[in-house]
Order: sequence, then structure tokens, then C-alpha cells
Amino acid sequence: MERTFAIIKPDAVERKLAGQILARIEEKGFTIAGMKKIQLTRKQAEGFYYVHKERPFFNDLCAFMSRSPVIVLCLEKENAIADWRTLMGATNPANAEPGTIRKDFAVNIEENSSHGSDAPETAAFEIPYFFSALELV
Ligand code: 3AN
Repeated sequence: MERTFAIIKPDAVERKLAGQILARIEEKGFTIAGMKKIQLTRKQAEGFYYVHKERPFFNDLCAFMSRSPVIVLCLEKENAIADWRTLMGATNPANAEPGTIRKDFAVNIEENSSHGSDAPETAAFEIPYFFSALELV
């Protein structure tokens, strides 16, 4: 079993797409090990995305991620990291495969509805950034 970290981003929560995204997660066989709705502060968003701090889109990205609530998730499944990224689709929805979350729901490359860890080391940082061990079952 592998765990990954996921976010239903502000653009999706605002448009009331969380239920549809959660249904796709369960249909694909993920177990929800942890889930909560929170609103990130600007500083918390910056800490989460610190690897992108030199990128030109960093400020806009942190403003977007802290503008309204998100739903954070720890998902569990064999091959969870790769399978969740497949279900999300490419970062830019214009390049995402049909049937993926980003193809069907994303507004644009920044407001792309969902986040997923891209490697085991990333998941190992991201899961405890949001969840304590007691919150994962
Ligand atoms: P992914 O979320 O697919 O792993 P990353 O890690 O390259 O993509 O980017 C993190 C987030 O930054 C993306 N989910 C998206 O919201 C935003 N982002 C990435 N590239 C751009 C870009 N060129 N312009 C604006 N926002 C971007």
C-alpha cells in the first residue's frame, strides 16, 4: 500500500465540484485515509510550494491557493502516487487526457482543480504538512 497527498483546490471547491472529484477518487479504488476542509494562510501556501519559490508563477499560485478553502486528502492504494497523477491529468488542462479531472474541471494551468504528490519523497513531506499520524486511518 502507498499513500499520496491530494488537494481539491479553491477553484474546484468554489464551483462545488468536490463531490464529483471525491466520487472519481473512490471509483478508482483509493481509500481516503484522511480528509479535511481548511483555508490556507498565505504563509502556509508559501511553505507548501517552497520548491517553486523562484518560479514566475509563485506569487499568483500562493494567492490562488489561499483565496478560499481547499479540501486536503491523504489517499491510499497500491501505486497511489502514480495512479492519482494519472487520474488528475496533465498540469495544463489543454494537454490533459479526456476523462481526467483537470481536462473535465480545470479552469487553466494555474486553477487546475487538484494537486497530487509527484514522488515518494514529496508525499513524505506533504502528508505530514497537513495531517498528524492520529488523523490518518
Ligand atoms: P503539478 O501540480 O502538476 O505537479 P507543478 O508542481 O509543476 O505541477 O506546479 C504546481 C502548481 O503550480 C500547479 N498545480 C499549478 O497550479 C501551478 N502552475 C504550474 N505551472 C504553472 C504555470 N506555467 N503558470 C501558472 N501556474 C502554474
